[in-house]
Amino acid sequence: MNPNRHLMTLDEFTFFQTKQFKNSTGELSTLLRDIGLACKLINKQVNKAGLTEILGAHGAVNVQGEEQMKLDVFANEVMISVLRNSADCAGIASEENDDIVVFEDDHSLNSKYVVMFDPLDGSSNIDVNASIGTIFCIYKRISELGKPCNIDDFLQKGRNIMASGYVIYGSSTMLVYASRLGVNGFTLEQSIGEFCLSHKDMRCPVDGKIYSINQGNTCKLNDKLKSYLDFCMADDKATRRPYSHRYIGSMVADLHRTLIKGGIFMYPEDRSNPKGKLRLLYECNPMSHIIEMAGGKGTSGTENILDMKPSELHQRVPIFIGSKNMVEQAVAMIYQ
Ligand code: P6P
Repeated sequence: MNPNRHLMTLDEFTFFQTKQFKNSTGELSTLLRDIGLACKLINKQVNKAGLTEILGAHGAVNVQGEEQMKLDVFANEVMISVLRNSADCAGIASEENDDIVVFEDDHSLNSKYVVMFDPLDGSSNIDVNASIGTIFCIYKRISELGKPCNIDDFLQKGRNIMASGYVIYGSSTMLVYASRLGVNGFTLEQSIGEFCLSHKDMRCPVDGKIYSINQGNTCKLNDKLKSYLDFCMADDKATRRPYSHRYIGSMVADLHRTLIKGGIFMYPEDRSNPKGKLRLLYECNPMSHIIEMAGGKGTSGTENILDMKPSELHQRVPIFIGSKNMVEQAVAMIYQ
């Protein structure tokens, strides 16, 4: 099969990537295929959410104390079910589950990988039809093969990520994933049910003119953060300011725009969220891995996100992420 052929599916693409590593077993690409399957199942429900009894609140709250929307619960159950039946996953951690979920069947006990995910990020946008997404990252387990995976497999630094990605359920459904070979985007061709390569070798522009933050939180920010926002809004043609402000309130959508157009996305610490709002393990780490593999940067303000040693499953961190030059300038103005 000619790898330069126009239509290339996710499976074919990862197959060709795998061939570049002589002792690769193909398990990682199989795992990606399984995650792609789960997201196609989620996509079907997201696409018809208005027509079926799946909209609205589920009537429970998750470990974050956030009200669970029915689609959150559905997406979480699909991800867990598909990964439990995958030949290559020893266990998962999810935003929707208090603890890790260990897969105890023989196959899973001998699987090399664990997966962390936010099954449906941006769920507050579900009822208003704004873009939402699934975020995931894959680690090689550090616990002994043949035995159940454990919490240490999940508290690894983001630097150890083998592959990360997201699926954005928007005007089109697109899977973007990063491996050590780079970042590539696949658009779902609904007529054949395949993710097809549409954005090869994605790069995050080193500069941009969009800043993305929940401006409504300004009153809760410290003075340095307020000064940086004033900088973004100041008139200076030489530095292409004022910047444009864009904020969808769905991390996947805001970061997909940032990856493609450049800019900076921020969810800093504030009076209500002293450690920030977004979670390190299954939001900030995978998104920082993707952005960094595309030439951008992700930091807490004081530390590169991928170098942070996690202490607990659902810990939150502040995040400044996007175009390298913009992130570095913001950090210098706020934290140095
Ligand atoms: P706020 C969605 O609920 C989410 O977890 C991220 O997707 C998003 O970036 C952030 O929270 C939005 O938070 O406080 O601005 O509504």
